[in-house]
Amino acid sequence: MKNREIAELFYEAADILEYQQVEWKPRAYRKAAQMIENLGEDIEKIYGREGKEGLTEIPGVGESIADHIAEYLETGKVEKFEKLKGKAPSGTVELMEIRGLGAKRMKKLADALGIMTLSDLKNAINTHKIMELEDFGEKSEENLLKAVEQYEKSHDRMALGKALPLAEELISALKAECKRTTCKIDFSKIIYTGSLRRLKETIGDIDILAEAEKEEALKIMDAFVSLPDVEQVVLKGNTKSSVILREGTSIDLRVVPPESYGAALQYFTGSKEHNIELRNIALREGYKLSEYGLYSKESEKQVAGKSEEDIYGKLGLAYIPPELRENRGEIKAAAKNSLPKLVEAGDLRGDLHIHTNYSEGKESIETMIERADSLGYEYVGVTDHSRSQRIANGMEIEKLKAQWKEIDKLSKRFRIKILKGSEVEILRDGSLDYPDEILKELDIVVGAVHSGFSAPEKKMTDRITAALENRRLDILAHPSGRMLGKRKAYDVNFDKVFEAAAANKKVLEINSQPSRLDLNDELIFRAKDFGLKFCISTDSHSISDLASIRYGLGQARRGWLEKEDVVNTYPYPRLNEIFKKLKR
Ligand code: DGT
Ligand code: CA
Ligand code: CA
Repeated sequence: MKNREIAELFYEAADILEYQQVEWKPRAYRKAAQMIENLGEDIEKIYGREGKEGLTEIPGVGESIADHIAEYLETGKVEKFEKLKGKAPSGTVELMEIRGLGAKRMKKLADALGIMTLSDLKNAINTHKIMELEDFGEKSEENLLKAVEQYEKSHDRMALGKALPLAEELISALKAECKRTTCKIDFSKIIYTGSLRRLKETIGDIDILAEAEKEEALKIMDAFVSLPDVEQVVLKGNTKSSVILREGTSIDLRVVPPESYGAALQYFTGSKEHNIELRNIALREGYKLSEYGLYSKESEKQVAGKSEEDIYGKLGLAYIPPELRENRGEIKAAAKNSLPKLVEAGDLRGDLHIHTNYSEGKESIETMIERADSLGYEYVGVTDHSRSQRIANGMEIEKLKAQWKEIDKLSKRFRIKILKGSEVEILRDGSLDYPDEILKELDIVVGAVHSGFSAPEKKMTDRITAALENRRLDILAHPSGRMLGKRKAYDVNFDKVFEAAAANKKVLEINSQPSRLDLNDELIFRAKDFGLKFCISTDSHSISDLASIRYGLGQARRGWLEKEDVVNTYPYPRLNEIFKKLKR
């Protein structure tokens, strides 16, 4: 559905126009954006059915706005807005979202101090240039600082799927640069820490830790700040440096000596809440814990620090995997030696949700299967969209049957077991989008909601639970419907959904798409209590997407799941038993 996209477009245009001090248009655009956002019906469908006329029936949408929408739906852009964007300094539009910094004030800052980016703004605040401006003053500067901090916290969080590859690239560039400049450094001990190592769904900043003797530290820092992607060096010292990359991400690098490496790794992996709890335990046991090591309170001698294992061990705790370190009961469990044995990448035997160009995937079924096969999987589920999902090129029955034929052919050529499946729309009344005689032929049926997101709680709950009662359904796809940074979960009673899933022995999907990660860690944890099973799937639309499974795996681990909880760790005969049973 393009509603959200189109609303964004108008919000952005409104910001730019306001910046240019255009009078009434920004308000009109915002009102239209709001209406489109809350429309509850696919705007593309309205346009398809009733043309531009239908668009003008949306409150707030007049002739010219309807023209823009139509142009966007036809061509993927609005010429006028493209030009507008070209004229406005790009950073400033983003900055207008900071509380207390609307377009007018932003323009003043840009005119008076040349502020164009977030780092310009932060510099101006830090050097107290803003309080000297007319209309601003000291109080205003203080408020702005708070607003900036808040903005960074809530807004600038990056998707795990973006941060993780970025950190990996950066670390390998740093290694290469260290090699070139012959720093003495243990390459196995350059590692990302912080929320990234905990595989949290969004990442504030990227924290990197390296181990080296003191004499080498500055050379490593030199290598770090000279990396080609670095735009600004915020801080450079011999234990800590901070930079901002060209695309805006902040990176901290710390270099510590070997005797503190484990302690620093533990400390900077966090979470803060986990660390605080751990430090309290240390105090109770007669120790002091810091990023330098674990020390005896009495003798002040270091008793651990080289490795994380030593630190947890000395505190009487089992080693706690980073994904669990959120102070959600993991420390108590570690003390009782009852931590879960988390599911691992090597446990996964297949991917049960992929798309091909039969519906909206980018690649042919053969290409997708080839890649899944090369990943060493035992099975893969081909689950293109069902017929009602028109925007995603959902398949009529004839086309689905043609796909079965191709799967039969491919099955002869490939080692991997190819499952005939479908991502079937759960329609508004809770029924599934293919007739029973089709559904019963499928090896797996993945049910999904893609419409009516703004339905009231009871309606959505009834819709999903009705689908869960359908014996043909095997897996509930992206159960909450949220899109990170874009759309909240539907208004739905999760306890009722989980109860219905458990009663009908359905499997819940953990969708690995970086923009979804759905179920999220907390809901996984809650659902596990209902005795539910999960499958970690990629919802791949291209071969490269198949690698996203690690993000879903991360959320599964953060939700305390073990191998047994995840059905795509089962060998095929056992998996088939589960899904076959559902169909009786
Ligand atoms: P983020 O960057 O917002 O996604 O979250 P983190 O967890 O990476 O937090 P960050 O970058 O502020 O700090 C990295 C780690 O350093 C954090 O996970 C735990 C540790 N840390 C930071 N501040 C404190 C603190 O005040 N107390 C304790 N005990 N640890 C802290
Ligand atoms: Ca961080
Ligand atoms: Ca940090």
